[in-house]
Amino acid sequence: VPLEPDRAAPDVGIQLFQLPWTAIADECEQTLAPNGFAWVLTSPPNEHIVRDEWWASYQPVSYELESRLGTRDEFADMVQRCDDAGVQIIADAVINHMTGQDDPGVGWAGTPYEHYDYPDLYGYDDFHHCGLTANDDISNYDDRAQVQTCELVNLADLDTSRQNVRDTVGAYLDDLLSLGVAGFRIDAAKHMDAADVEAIIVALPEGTRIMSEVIRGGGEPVQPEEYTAFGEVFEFTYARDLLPALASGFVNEPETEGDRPLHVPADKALVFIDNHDTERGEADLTYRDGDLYVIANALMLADDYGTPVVYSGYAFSDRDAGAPADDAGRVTPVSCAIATDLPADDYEDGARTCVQTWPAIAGMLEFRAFAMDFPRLEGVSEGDAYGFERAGRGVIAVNVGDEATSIQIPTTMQDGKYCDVVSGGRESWTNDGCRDDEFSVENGVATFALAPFTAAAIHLGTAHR
Ligand code: LM2
Ligand code: CA
Repeated sequence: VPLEPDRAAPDVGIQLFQLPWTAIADECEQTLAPNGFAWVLTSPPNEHIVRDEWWASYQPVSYELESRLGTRDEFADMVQRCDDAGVQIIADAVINHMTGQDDPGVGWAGTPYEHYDYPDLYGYDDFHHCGLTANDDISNYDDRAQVQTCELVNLADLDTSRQNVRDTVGAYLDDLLSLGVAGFRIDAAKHMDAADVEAIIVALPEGTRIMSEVIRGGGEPVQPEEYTAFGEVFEFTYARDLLPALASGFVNEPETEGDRPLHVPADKALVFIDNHDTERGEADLTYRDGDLYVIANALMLADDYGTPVVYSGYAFSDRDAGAPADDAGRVTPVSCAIATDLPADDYEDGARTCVQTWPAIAGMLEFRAFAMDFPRLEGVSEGDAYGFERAGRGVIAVNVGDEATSIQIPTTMQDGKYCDVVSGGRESWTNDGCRDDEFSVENGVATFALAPFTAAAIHLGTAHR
């Protein structure tokens, strides 16, 4: 008799970078809901400067919901369709600043603007003019006042201590909430006083999910912990620690939350392997790293620390290159529903990575759904192999070496055979055959024979005869 799917709803999000609203709506229905994602982080939805680079999205001109990713109606329709599919929308809120262009211009929706002058929204006095550096740009991250009141790469820095600024930003966020979004990523939160962010947040309806982006810098005065009182924060330490841990055979691996220095408490942490900034910068592992990237994502999804955010963008060799677009600049909607053979060995520039459809990722979301509420037991290391159990529910094992190896992991899972969810899992819930690999538990020990650079995971929903 096949086991009834006995799963929790996992709280796994995915960032769909620079994907148009109509395409996200399709993804919600065709790939995200079926694979168990709970929410999507979108790129900023408001009017921005007109430029081909992706980062045009991070230079707001107004809070009209018109952008190269779609119209207001398309945004509203996306929220509705995703919601109907059981997937929530988190919007990227750029509220620390406006544009960074020195010359006047006209935004995507036709709104004229000048640096420090945005009709009907903000004028010169609504911005910080910090006077702490030669050009008012942030130059020293060890100086709190500079970080929060000077300009991030020339971007006109809103004075969020002003009530009218807070109200204007609040009205924008309320507008998005009226369309049904579940919450916000607070872009560049570190560059705003946490008290200012909190003042804006407390005016929003209770239950609004807040995800502050506070890039942790060791020794800097502004720390992520300051932003946990009113929501979650992206914990950059998690990804930074992972590759060294993989490389060292997890010898320094922290086994309990208390052992994790430079990590916010688990229930406040959003963890990720990379995002749109780090894949262009500090990330050790990105879509370019194929097997190791899969292993890193698998470990994150099996782990008990934080809420995982999977990242799905597009391939690039030029860090500024925008997503493929039409002549008018509208980003091309692309579906990942029929993508196969993923991850690909090579992506052409502009090709979507479609991480949400990688069988290994879908399999690990299934693992998480079965195992997430159960304790993560102590890790086992054997040469280049490593693994751990989620008590009684599932076991993950990885081999980060270039030679095949085998690892044995004690488990309280019942003896028997189980399909590996990383290579495809069960045929279906009514057919317990395996699509690909299977592993056995015998006398309370799970044995994994692993090819070079592979992950494998079994859970009690994949038992077969
Ligand atoms: C973020 N989080 O705190 C975003 O995640 C990140 O992607 C944004 O930078 C940044 N903060 C501001 O929202 C990106 C991009 C920058 C780009 C800015 C503004 O990484 O390269 O800066 O958006 O569009 C660009 C130019 C820069 C120029 C600036 C202003 O690269 O040279 O500065 O525009 O014109 C003179
Ligand atoms: Ca600021």
